[in-house]
Amino acid sequence: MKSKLKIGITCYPTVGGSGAIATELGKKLAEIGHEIHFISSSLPFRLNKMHPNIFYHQVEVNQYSVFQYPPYDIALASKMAEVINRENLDLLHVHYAIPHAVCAILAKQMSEKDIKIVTTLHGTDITVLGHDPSLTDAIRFGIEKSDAVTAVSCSLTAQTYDVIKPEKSIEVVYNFIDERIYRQTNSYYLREEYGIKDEEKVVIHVSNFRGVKRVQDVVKAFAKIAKKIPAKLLLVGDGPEISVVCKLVTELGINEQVLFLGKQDNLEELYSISDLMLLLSEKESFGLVALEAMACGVPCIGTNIGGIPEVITHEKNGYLCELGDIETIAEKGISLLSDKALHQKFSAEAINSAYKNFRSELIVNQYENIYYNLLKKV
Ligand code: U5P
Repeated sequence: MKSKLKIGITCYPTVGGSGAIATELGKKLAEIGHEIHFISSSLPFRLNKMHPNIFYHQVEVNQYSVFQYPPYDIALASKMAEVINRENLDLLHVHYAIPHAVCAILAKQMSEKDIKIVTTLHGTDITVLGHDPSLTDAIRFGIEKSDAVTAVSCSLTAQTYDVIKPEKSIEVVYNFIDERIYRQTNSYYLREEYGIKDEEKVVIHVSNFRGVKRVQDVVKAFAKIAKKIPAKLLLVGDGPEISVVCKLVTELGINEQVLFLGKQDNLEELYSISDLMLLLSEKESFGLVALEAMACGVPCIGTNIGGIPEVITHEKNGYLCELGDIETIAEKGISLLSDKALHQKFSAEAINSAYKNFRSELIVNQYENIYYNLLKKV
């Protein structure tokens, strides 16, 4: 019988890959008997079900007028130290090197307990913040002073060594899907509700609509696809690029074919009515939305960038194209959407590879082993 651990988890609770994975991991660990304490500024967005092993500790960031900036990091470290002591935690698993690993290190010192710190790198802390010389030392400190560090892809690990140069081994632990949720569901009725005709194919893109996601490339590639094949584009999510994307859709005269759905939950229902996902980012440490889509049987076309090639296998369950190569992306999309047998083959392969390489049990086990190794427990 494995010993039960008391684990504190800190993540950004908002929509996004890191928050989704941190929360799903906490839920899975709770299901196998561990006691999970989420310590974050608001309830993580996927923590939507009660579980007796899950506790939530809210970090209050007060706006005292003496502070020019609200002290999130200090408030978080204080809350972590309080929870470490009161709940007798074995370890803290934090998502992002800064600020969360640095906060955990401070909390450990404040609590004076020999708690272990596991840090998972998700991307933005390295790919964006890592290039800011004023933050590099803090990121390296957070990594080196953690007891174990994981990254969500080989590509992110290589980039971390390249940019941050930490003296620390980093283990790759891929993101995962909860296969009970991400599977083909019967949501065909949605097609009718969205006004999608029987003969139309559905292309989907899901993101935070930041510049790096290159949503304009998605729209341009879709416009070319829609010239050859009757199709609709579902744009899911919201963010800074939304207005330029809207403008482009109008310029290209494809208003009728593009549906802006905004932020949505239960994405498995939308994936299940989709025939193709486009993920054409210029930076991507993993590409969780591609994995989610694949688990629901949707082949993806992605850019040959960052962690995307670790998720999509070229010409097996999707295609990898060069950044901005709209012509090839559209060509691959058209050939896949117009060849039923090829589409079925790719779709089956997508499900296979999602379940084989990224199923929750496999990945949760990897994290559990890291915890037990650090704590010298079984
Ligand atoms: N997401 C949503 N709703 C949205 C947009 C994104 O739940 O409207 C989720 C995706 O399902 C995915 C994460 O789990 O946010 C984004 O992952 P990434 O693009 O940060 O890797």
